[in-house]
Amino acid sequence: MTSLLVIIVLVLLSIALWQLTKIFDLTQVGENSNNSQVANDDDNNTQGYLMFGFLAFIYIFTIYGLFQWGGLVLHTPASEHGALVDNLMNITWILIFIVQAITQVLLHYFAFKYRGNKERKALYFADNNKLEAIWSVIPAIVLAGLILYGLYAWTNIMFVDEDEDVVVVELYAQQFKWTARYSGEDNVLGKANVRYIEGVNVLGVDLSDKNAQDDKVVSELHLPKGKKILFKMRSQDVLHSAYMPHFRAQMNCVPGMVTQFAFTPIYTTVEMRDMAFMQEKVANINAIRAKKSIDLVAKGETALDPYTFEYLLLCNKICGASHYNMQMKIVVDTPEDYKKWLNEKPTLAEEIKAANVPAPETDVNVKGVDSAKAKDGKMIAQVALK
Ligand SMILES: [Cu+2]
Repeated sequence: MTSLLVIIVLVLLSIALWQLTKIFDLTQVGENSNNSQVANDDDNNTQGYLMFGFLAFIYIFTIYGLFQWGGLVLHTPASEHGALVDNLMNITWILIFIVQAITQVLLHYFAFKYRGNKERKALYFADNNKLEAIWSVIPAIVLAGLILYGLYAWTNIMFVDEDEDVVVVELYAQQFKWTARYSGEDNVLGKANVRYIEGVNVLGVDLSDKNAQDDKVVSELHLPKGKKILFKMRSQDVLHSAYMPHFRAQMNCVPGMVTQFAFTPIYTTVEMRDMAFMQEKVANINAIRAKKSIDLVAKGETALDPYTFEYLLLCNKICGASHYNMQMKIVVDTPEDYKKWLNEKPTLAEEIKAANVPAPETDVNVKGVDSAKAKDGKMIAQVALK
């Protein structure tokens, strides 16, 4: 609300200033003989030099931006195909940088060189086939090269050999959280349908399907290092996008269909944390947090916790009010740790069975106490009396 008011005040101030200058101009009529609206040589010179000024501004700002914010890029990719994506991105950036550096100099130099001059007459210039061929053929070759490299990268990344030894994991998107499902021993996900969603079966897994018997549903994603993971994505409500920036992976989650993306993680979470660039990044973030904490503590609020690096699965489609907070932690483990973690998780069938166990005939259903909820500032224990 405050920012809206500030914007309104700024707009009104600009209108007032604009009107004031108009009134000022009107009061000058007749007093100054040189108030013609036609540009003279002085005006043209000023405009010509301003062109150079603007050119200097965009170059200085670009160089400043590179030094000031260049370190905020994601750095080392954590997946096998990540280097390919980064390479494509870097080549594109370098090309854009070179082309823009040359064309902007030419554009501004010619605008200066041929600035208005009373002595000069315009030259009628119909066309020049050689020139047109040059500026059509060069970009066509460069773009064709980029597109071919892009297609090569795309097929390489998106092709998954079905016979390959992959870990099949489902990512389920809904407003505003992620849930994952491991396909278990058989490596095949059981069928699922929104109609089966009930109680702990939040993904609507069809438990009459034999492939669903060993499926495991989790809220934190663990991946084994060095193994290809094939993600099958679904959405319950609207369009979401599964975005795993450190792995250079993104795929839309579309209601009514299953999309997929596969990648191989190459660094465990611990290995990533130990990298020099990451330690520097984390130290920077923590320095900012520590500084902010001083202000917070002075105001009587709690200080911020120190940050530790975690891989994340984010949503990259604006899917609603809490879209910004739709994320899930990803932990890349060694294959041994991953196996240990997954073995400790119960299957969905076991979870449903445990949830359906009738409460003991005795006085109080203790499990109900866990779901105590705060209401009107008071804790109300939902104790189910039998
Ligand atoms: Cu979303």
